[in-house]
Amino acid sequence: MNDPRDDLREPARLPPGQREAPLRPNHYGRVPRIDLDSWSLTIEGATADGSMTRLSWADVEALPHVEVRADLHCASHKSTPGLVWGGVSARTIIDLAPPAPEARWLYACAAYGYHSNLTVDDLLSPRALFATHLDGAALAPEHGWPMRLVVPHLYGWKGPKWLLTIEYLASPQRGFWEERGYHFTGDVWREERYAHQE
Ligand SMILES: Nc1nc2c(c(=O)[nH]1)N[C@H]1C(S)=C(S)[C@@H](COP(=O)(O)O)O[C@H]1N2
Ligand SMILES: [Mo]
Repeated sequence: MNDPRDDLREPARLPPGQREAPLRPNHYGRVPRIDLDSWSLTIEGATADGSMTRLSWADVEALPHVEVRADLHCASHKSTPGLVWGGVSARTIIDLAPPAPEARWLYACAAYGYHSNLTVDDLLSPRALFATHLDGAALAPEHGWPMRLVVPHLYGWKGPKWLLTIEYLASPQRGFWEERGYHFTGDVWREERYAHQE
């Protein structure tokens, strides 16, 4: 297979323009305080049956847990290789709360208004994960506890930490960084960093 997103194994090399760096917390704004008892993951917008799905932490823990070994690629050229993410496959969440046929886009939204735009196809990648664990331990608060989105074939900004909501969209929309000069798609293997490349 030539397209790394079709392959469950991690790609053996770094994407173009990237250099190795250790993992460091990297985000806009403060680390939010989150209470697991009131936390939920909401899937809403243009859903197949028009309803909203809310998963509590207990609901998430009851779903099958998978591990994916994937590098984290920041658009600032730094990549951290060999991270082992644990959590729920994005396909499992999409199967639980599918989009309407015309809803091919979505927003992944986090605490404090951070959001990124992705496609449903991005989340159908077998390596896309709603991650709750990193290297065998619960995510640290600064790395997105209790849940972050991990989509290995896209730059890091496409994976909100402190994930709260998936909103299906019936038309393409731009997220936080995509509105501020970053690429609509953000594929690391095609080096889609900036909006002027579109
Ligand atoms: N909520 C939120 N998630 C975010 C960000 C952010 O600013 N806010 N930054 C993104 C960017 S640009 C990168 S590279 C990764 C960094 O992940 P790390 O802090 O675990 O290194 O988180 C992503 N997720
Ligand atoms: Mo980044």
